[in-house]
Amino acid sequence: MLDYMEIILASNNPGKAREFSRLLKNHTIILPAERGIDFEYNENGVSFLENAFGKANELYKLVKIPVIADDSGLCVEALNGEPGVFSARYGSDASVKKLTSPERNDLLLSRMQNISNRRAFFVCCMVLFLDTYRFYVAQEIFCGEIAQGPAGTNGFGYDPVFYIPGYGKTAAQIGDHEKDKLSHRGKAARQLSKFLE
Ligand code: ITT
Repeated sequence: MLDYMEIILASNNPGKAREFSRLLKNHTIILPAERGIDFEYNENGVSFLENAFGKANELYKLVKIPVIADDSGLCVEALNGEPGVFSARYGSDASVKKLTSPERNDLLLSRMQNISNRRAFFVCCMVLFLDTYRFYVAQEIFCGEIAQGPAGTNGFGYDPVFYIPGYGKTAAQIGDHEKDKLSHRGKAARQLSKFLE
């Protein structure tokens, strides 16, 4: 079993950082900013894997200690898998300010108006870099539906508009423990934990 590690999360998303800290609780998860590192990565890959690997590899080259990264997003069946890898930038282009999460949720709901197939799933591709020649990858999904309107205040991002039929609630209305059990990130982290253990 690998001993306790300090792992840097290649992310600027505090919502993700909270989830990683819960999911890999035998280790300490820190953000680049906590080490005085200004980390920005241009996510121009065409797949979750390309972006997650790119983020992890880039930060590993800077810090040379274990790094974890996730590229995640929401794929909506009726929108041909959109917003997908563009989930964080949905509705924004280079010339305009990035939309806030509530604005992105409103945009998604407006695009889903009068569409009866509401099936959607979150994807999380997670890459753990231990050193240059040792890395592990897990990719998982979390199936649900696009809600008719936003509900709930837990979680982050698209959680208020992601309805979980088995629970009759959105991902922002369930507790942390439930979300970790069901979520794309929870499932991927459990796979990577097996490597660590
Ligand atoms: P980093 O790249 O800095 O990690 P980010 O927010 O840009 O942060 P991604 O590029 O992976 O992250 O984009 C994923 C987007 O998909 C994210 O901004 C959320 O809006 C959404 N998302 C991913 N996982 C989610 C979850 O568990 N709940 C709600 N929304 C999620």
